[in-house]
Amino acid sequence: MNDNDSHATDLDARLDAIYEATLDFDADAVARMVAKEVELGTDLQTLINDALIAAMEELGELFAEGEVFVPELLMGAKAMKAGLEILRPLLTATEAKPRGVALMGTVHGDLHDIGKNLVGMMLEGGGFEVHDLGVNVAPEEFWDAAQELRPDVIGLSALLTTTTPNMRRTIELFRGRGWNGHIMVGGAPVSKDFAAEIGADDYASDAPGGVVLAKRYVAGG
Ligand code: B12
Repeated sequence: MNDNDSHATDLDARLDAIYEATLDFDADAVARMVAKEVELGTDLQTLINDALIAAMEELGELFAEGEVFVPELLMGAKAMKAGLEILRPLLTATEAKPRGVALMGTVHGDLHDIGKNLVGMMLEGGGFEVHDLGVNVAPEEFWDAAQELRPDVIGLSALLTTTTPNMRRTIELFRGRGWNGHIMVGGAPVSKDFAAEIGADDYASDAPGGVVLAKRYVAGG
């Protein structure tokens, strides 16, 4: 085994330990190990995708199989959030601010916020001033905030197939009232086709993709 291989294996083992700690709902251990990776200079996207998001996906599958229930999802989310909080300063750090204004929220009926928060942090890191309306945001609330802030981009998140219709309702309200600004959508049950169908400008499958879209919008694309 050459040196590079042994480094890769070390990293795999450490990412695996973070993944396992998230699935053990050990928020302290997750925070400690994530902080260690930051010290070691591990690529943040690798850390987020291969350890933290991978654990949430596994938890989602266990939930779908009836092996775990809502309390476990909540504890897993808490552990993942403990890791993301360590990464927040790195993800949001940027020199040039503001590139534009972004308004984020999870649509009505939906309480999932981890993905939305990650998109918000990365938008901040990309130079955007981010206003986050939180979860369970009604179309009118989005509208009122947009009137006040005049955002360059609005990001809607939904994680439930049952709440994607509220994404549609939100966009219908905006378009019906003549809003021509950029609206992007995301979340596990959302697709590019669905985005086009409901009148969104675009869809991104992950947070870096959302930042690419938002930067394109403010650049006039
Ligand atoms: C954690 C979790 C919860 C937690 C949420 C805690 C929190 N604060 O967010 C709690 C316990 C509250 C919860 C509740 C429920 N949940 Co839940 N949950 C999950 C779980 C395990 C992880 C979600 C997550 O955070 N993933 C990690 C993040 C980083 O990924 P993400 O959200 O997909 O975001 C990424 C992209 O999608 C994208 N993105 C997201 N938003 C946006 C927005 C924009 C603009 C852009 C560009 C990109 C983007 O970028 C992100 C980063 O890469 C998923 C399983 C899964 N595989 O997703 C189930 C899951 C979403 N839940 C599910 C269900 C059924 C429920 C409940 C109905 C359960 C119940 N019986 O009560 C409730 C609903 C509550 C409600 N009204 O919202 C189902 C949904 C099935 C479906 N298709 O509808 C899933 C898929 C589990 C499953 N396999 O069955 N849940």
